[in-house]
Amino acid sequence: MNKKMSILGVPMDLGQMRRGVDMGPSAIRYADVTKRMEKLFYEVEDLGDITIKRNNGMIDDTHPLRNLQAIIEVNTILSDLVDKVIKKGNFPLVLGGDHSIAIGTIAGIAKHYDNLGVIWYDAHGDLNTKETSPSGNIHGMPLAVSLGLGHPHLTNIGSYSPKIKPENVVIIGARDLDQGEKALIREKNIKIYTMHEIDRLGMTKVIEETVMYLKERTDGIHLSLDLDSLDPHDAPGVGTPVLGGISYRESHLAMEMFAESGLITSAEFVEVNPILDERNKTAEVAVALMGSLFGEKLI
Ligand code: HAR
Ligand code: MN
Ligand code: MN
Ligand code: MN
Repeated sequence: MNKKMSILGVPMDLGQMRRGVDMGPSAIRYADVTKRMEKLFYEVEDLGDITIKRNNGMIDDTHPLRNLQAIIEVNTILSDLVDKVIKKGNFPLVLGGDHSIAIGTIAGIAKHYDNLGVIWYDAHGDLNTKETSPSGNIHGMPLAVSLGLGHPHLTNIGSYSPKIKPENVVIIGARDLDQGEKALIREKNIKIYTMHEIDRLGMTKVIEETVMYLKERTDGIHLSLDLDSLDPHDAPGVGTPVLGGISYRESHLAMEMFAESGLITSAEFVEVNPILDERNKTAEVAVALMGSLFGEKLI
């Protein structure tokens, strides 16, 4: 794996309704992400946080796509920064912020690959469009946008669309899917391991299959990890907790197996909300999982 890493914080909370997730990057830094990576012999450059403007009509709670303009602006900036990180040969590690930032992260990454694979590790599918969204919250849409579905100003960030192909996506941990998302998963034949398959097959098999599946069809893999994929018991500090999630240990196993595969080329950890957290537990979980993802071993 690439041993040079750039960390980029995106204190975005406009993709959903609960304030506080803008403090995610601070909480993750407070949990010592840089030190953890340096211990694993990474050369770490922290690029700091992108500025999120909150003035002059950037906030528009009444738009059917809530705060669309601000989200377009931030993701455009994010896309350019991630693009630069890859151009200089560093591994991009993006800290959220709500999951709407995956639009920009993936926009910056995908142009560097013919077949970017994406692992969507999340309780949700994030496959909504304006037509199917029950909420108007853009954090429920980034995977759809990356597939080229949604408002053109979102899908065209980075000046190309789509970013990824449905056959290069694997969703892991889903347990709260809207009707329109289920229909899209079936229509596009997207590979998905819901909690049912995780329970039934076990995480080992799920990750073995995921790695095998993506290895033969992709030339790079982005891990988009929403902390609400984990059970709320293990990750309480998220805006949309869903019972019956992936455990802390299962998640470590998954990260360790991704590390062993040597195939992950970029990652983002999103939806940490310190206001809803218990003593920074969720940020600490995020950093612990990063440890495993980047090669930490127990012995
Ligand atoms: N599917 C719902 C919606 O679109 C909820 C999406 C929720 N949340 C996330 N994304 N944290 O993973 O509004
Ligand atoms: Mn999500
Ligand atoms: Mn989620
Ligand atoms: Mn969320």
